[in-house]
Amino acid sequence: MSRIIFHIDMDAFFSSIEQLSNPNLRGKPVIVCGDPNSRSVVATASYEARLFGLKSGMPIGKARRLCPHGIYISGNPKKYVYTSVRILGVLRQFTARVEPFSVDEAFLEFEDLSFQEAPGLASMIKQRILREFGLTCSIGIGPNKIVAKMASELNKPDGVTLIEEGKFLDFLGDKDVTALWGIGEKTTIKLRNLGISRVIDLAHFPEPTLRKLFGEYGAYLKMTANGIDDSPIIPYYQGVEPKSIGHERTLPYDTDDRGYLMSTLVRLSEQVARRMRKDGYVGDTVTVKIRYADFTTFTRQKKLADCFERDDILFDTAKRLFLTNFNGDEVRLLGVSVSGLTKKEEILSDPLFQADILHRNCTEAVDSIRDRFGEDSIKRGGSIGTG
Ligand code: DCP
Ligand code: CA
Repeated sequence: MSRIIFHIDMDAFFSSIEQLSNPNLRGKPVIVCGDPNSRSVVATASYEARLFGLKSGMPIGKARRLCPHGIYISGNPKKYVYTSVRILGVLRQFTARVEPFSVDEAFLEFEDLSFQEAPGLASMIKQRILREFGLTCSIGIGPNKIVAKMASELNKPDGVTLIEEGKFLDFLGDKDVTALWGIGEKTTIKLRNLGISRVIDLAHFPEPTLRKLFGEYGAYLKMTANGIDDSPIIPYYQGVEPKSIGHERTLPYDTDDRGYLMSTLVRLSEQVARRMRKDGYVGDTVTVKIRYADFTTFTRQKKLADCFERDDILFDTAKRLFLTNFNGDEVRLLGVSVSGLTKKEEILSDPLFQADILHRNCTEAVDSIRDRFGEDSIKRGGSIGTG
């Protein structure tokens, strides 16, 4: 049996929670926003309000014109996060492999399930969430994260959509490329210039041309358009979060300058590797986080065959992850972290690890110079000028 991924997305999350805690709001157009009297935007609109064209991100003024009789309330983030954590707790009872993806989305992985059994399990999960929280959700089922994520959009609200291996284009081929996960504005413009407007156009486009134009990211685009994705589930659950060591940096200004972004990655990788050595850890999994100027955030992860603690291994992996996933839009924040950590003493006895010792001694010498003279005393070529 191949792996099966579920993407769970709560329906109109914030406004559903408000409707739940106040019965007077049920069945009515409810709009949750920052401050209903200020120039804030709609965080979410109940499905009743969406009938009037309201959607997330719309300025309140416009929303009030479209739906003057709507009930505008200011959000209560604590309540939403609390509900979110409790929902994750319930999802965890179905599988240990749960990856929270946003405040109201999560990926679940099942390794011992068939596609025939999957919709039944999805209904059980939906019933359970409805019974315990009074909330509905939509579930997408697919052979990987991209397919599951896009499937969950297809029958919202309160739907279950299954897309089996090889059927991605039957479901999504006719959609606009902007519907694909991770495609930003700049990429869309470039694709349009190539005459690509639908997902299927991109899926069938010659890869060499995409690579020429987008580099590694071109190959990622083509794979995404074909519903191919081997990114792993990153399990997390409050209390048993796998330990990780990481650094992230909000850039002084939003930028799409690859040179600058790359040197920031070098710097972050060096800092992380240094902390690992200082705390006595080696790790085998690298995660890169890219937050774009519009706050959409992507985390991408790679598990290596062996444990490492070296800057260069960390940086090479982080760089590859970045180049494969960077969509060319302006970036606001970058992060690098390492998980799959093991205390170094535990594997020092392993003969394979001995081969690494020479390099490690050298790196330790560099660390001790930095300890004495500061972070900037020795720099790798690429990180000079990162500020
Ligand atoms: N949210 C926000 N600002 C946005 C988008 C979303 O504050 N621009 C918040 C409010 C949402 C929650 O995040 O309730 C989840 O976002 P979704 O995009 O999943 O939207 P909903 O859950 O509201 O609706 P849907 O039923 O389409 O998933
Ligand atoms: Ca949602």
